[in-house]
Parts: sequence; structure tokens; C-alpha cells
Amino acid sequence: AQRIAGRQPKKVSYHHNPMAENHHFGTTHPMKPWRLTLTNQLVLGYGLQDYMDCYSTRAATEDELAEFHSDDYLDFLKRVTPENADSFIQQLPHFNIGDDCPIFSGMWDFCTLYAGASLDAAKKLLAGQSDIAINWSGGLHHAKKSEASGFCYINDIVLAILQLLRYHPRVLYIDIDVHHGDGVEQAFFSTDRVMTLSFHKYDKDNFFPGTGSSDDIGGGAGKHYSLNVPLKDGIDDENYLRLFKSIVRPVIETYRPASIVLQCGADSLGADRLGCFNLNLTAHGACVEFVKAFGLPLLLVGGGGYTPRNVSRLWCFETSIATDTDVGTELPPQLDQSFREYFAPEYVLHPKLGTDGRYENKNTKKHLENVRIRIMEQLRYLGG
Ligand code: ZLV
Ligand code: CA
Ligand code: ZN
Repeated sequence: AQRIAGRQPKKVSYHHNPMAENHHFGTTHPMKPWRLTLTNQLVLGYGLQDYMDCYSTRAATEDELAEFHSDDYLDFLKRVTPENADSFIQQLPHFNIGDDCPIFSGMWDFCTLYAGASLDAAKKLLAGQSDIAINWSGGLHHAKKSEASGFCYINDIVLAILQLLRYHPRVLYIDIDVHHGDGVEQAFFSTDRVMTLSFHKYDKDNFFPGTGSSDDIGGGAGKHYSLNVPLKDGIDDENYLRLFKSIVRPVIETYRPASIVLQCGADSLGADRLGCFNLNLTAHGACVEFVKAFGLPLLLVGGGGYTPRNVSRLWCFETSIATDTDVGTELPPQLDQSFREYFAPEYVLHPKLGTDGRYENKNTKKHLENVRIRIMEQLRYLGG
């Protein structure tokens, strides 16, 4: 990698722990933590570690998790194992443990590690020791106070935002995962100190989690501070990026946050196993670049992403964007053969993802214009 000439590079911190990568949700489960191993191989292959401060993260403590989660839920998560699950059988539905959120070996370690990384990242930003802090193992936006949901057990994003709120009067949360960021929205539903903005596929009865319509706007003191951009199948680079920019700029200029948390779920890419959009790495990355250009303290977290080779391509590419480096379009020449084979058949960083014809673009100009107008209407209510 090479630094792009003529830019004032940001201080970037990379919060990472290989121990969070070796967990298995189950053989048929789409969430594959080893996608982070692949990401890190690319990051190291391009030498991006030379352009940022890399931290090996620690597990979050139970007290830190209790800033958001209930004690009985944490107690359960800490104690339950695949071996003793039988003795918790009545509690499993209560905590929404099941096929989406199974009990797997090392689950507590996995949860505390990805949450610890987001907390460390938030603290680096608060201390002014980094401008952009990255935790690709985080971004698990569906977890609730007392309940697991959609592959998420601990909501590391809520915990990180709570840290930022100690010193920052307003925090903006932006979520470009293909799913609605319901857990973060719900946690801050009735406060005006956090604005949540999620872009997602919305189909109430047929796409998880079924929330996030334009009518979903927050409540109480938080009324108009939850923003949603419901989309249909197959949105492409040009339409997504135009919509993203046309919404995010006025949101930032109106809300004037002290910091931004950007959830970079990779399941909004084309060819994702669970997603249904047609984005390429370039458009997804351009969203990160656009947010970065506002120059506010920025926390980048991961999230969904179910085609591991593309998840790793994306998050490595976005690491290069954060560090103002150019990694080109080829895979790193020094990438180990055992990792290179995952990138067949193209063996490049930027394969064309939006062209497999799996999802045609069902978003009419009219629909996109309507969702944009709904957001502009919400913004008109803010802060007098
Ligand atoms: O990417 O799941 O649709 C952040 C994130 O946003 C559902 N779950 C629930 C509601 C009833 N169901 C189905 C339960 C299926 C359980 C296993 C799968 C197994 C194999 C292949 C696909 C799935 C699956 N599950 C696809 N979509 C779901 C969603 C949850 C999506 C979570 C997205 C998480 C990390
Ligand atoms: Ca989203
Ligand atoms: Zn998702």
C-alpha cells in the first residue's frame, strides 16, 4: 500500500483480536467469524498496519456490558454452554436463543471480545488519540437489552455510543448493513442525543427484522431522531450512493454530531448469501469516504456479511480508505497461497458483484425520491 499523495492522513486505530475469529455458530449457520481472519490477512498483506496503530483488544468486563444489558441476561450468557443448555431450557425462548442465535462453545468469550474492541475504539476517539477507530468484529446491531437477536448477543454499538455520550453531546449512528439497525434504534429511541439512520431492505413480513419503515421516527424526546431509509431488492451503486449522499449531508449539517459511528455491514454488497442489494466495493467504500470527509471522530464497525471472500475484500478496502492509502486492484502479492484460494476465480480485490442478475433493481426513481423526502421532512422538525 502507498499513502495517497496530497492528503492530510488521519490518525487511525485498528482494534483487533484473533481470539474472536475462531468461534463457530454451527456448520450451517451463515455467520462465519473466520471472515475476520481473511480480512486481517488482506490488511497485513497490503501492509496497512504500517499506516495505523494496531491494538490487540481485551474482553469487556461484565460491568461494562451492564451499562446496557440486564444483569439476568448477562448472567445467563456467561453461564450457559452447549453442555449445560438443557438446564436452561425454560430460559432459552425468554432470551431469544434458537436457530438464529444458537448457544455455541466459547460464546461468552466471543461476545466480550467483540464488545471490548468497540469500547477500546470509542475510548481512543474520546482521548483524541485517534481520528478513526476500526473494529471489524463489532457492529452487532440487533442485540437488545435482555435478548439476543439476528446473530447478535451483545450490542457493542450501543455500548460504544454510551461511552461517546459521556463527553459528546450528540452522536450520529449510520447503518449500511442490508438489515435494519433495530437494536441501536430501540436503545436510543427516546433520546435526542443520538440520531440513528439506517439504510436497509424493508419488507415487513418477508425480510428480517421487519422494522424500519419511514414511519418509524422515534418517540418522546427522541421523536424525529430515528431515521429510516427502507429500500427494495437490487439497488445499484449509482442510486445507493446518490441517495446516501443526499441524505447524510443534510443529516450531519442539521444534527451537528460531535462524533459518528458507522456500521459497515457487508451484506449490502451484491452476491451476498443473505443480502439482496447489488452494491460493489467501490460504492460501499464511497459511503465510508463520504462520511470520513466530514472530519468528525469516526468509529467504523463491521456487522453482517455472509460471503466471506467479499466481506474481507470490503473491510480491507475500507481500512485503506480510512488510512488514505491506495491498495490497487490486485490481491497482495505476498498473500499466502492457503488464503489466496478463497478469492477464486478472479483473484482480484474488486470483482464485479452487482452483475449476477440475482436481484433486479426494484427501486423506482419515485420510491427513492419519496424516502428521501420523508427524511427531509423529519429534519425540518429538529432543534428549532
Ligand atoms: O447481518 O438462520 O429471518 C447483523 C445482521 O444484520 C430470520 N432471521 C428469522 C426470523 C425467523 N427466522 C428464521 C430463522 C432461521 C434461523 C437460521 C439462517 C440459517 C441459514 C441461512 C439463513 C438464515 C437466516 N436467518 C437468514 N436470515 C435470517 C434472519 C436473521 C438475520 C440476521 C442478520 C444479522 C450481523
Ligand atoms: Ca442498515
Ligand atoms: Zn445484516
